[in-house]
Amino acid sequence: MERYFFKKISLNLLLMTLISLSLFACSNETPKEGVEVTDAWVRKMPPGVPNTAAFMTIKNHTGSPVTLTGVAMDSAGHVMMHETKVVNDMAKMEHLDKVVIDKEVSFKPGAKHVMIMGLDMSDGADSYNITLHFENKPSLDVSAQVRDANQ
Ligand SMILES: [Cu+2]
Repeated sequence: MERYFFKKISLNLLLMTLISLSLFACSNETPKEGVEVTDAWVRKMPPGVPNTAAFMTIKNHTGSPVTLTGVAMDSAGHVMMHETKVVNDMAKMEHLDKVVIDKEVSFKPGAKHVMIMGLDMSDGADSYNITLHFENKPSLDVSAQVRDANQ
C-alpha cells in the first residue's frame, strides 16, 4: 500500500514536470521578433472602379514604438494612409502622415486604412504587394489578398 502511494506521488511529480516543461516549450516555440503583419487584404471593386482600400494588422514585437511613415504599391497610381472619422454624423477621411505602433495597430474598414487610387483590378490578381515604410527601420513587403468587402 505504501509503495503504491509512493509510486503515485512520483508519477504525479513526473506529470507535473512534463506539463511545466511543455508549457515552457510552448511559450518559447515561436518567438516573435520585429514587426509582423497579419491578415492583409485589398477590397475587391467592381470593374471600372479604380479606387479601393487595403487593411491589415501590424504587430510590433520590438519592445519599443515603431513609426509607419508611408505605404507604396507599384501597381497603383497613388497610395496613402487614411483614417475614417465620423464628424457631425458624416464619415470623413483624414490623411495620416505617420502611424505610431506601440504594440498593435489594425487597419480596418471604417477606421485606419491604406487608401489606394488608380488600381486596375481587371487582371483578376489574387493578391497585391504593398510596401510599408518605417522610420529608422527597413521597409516591409506585404502580400495583401484580394477579398470581397462583405466576405
Ligand atoms: Cu481613404
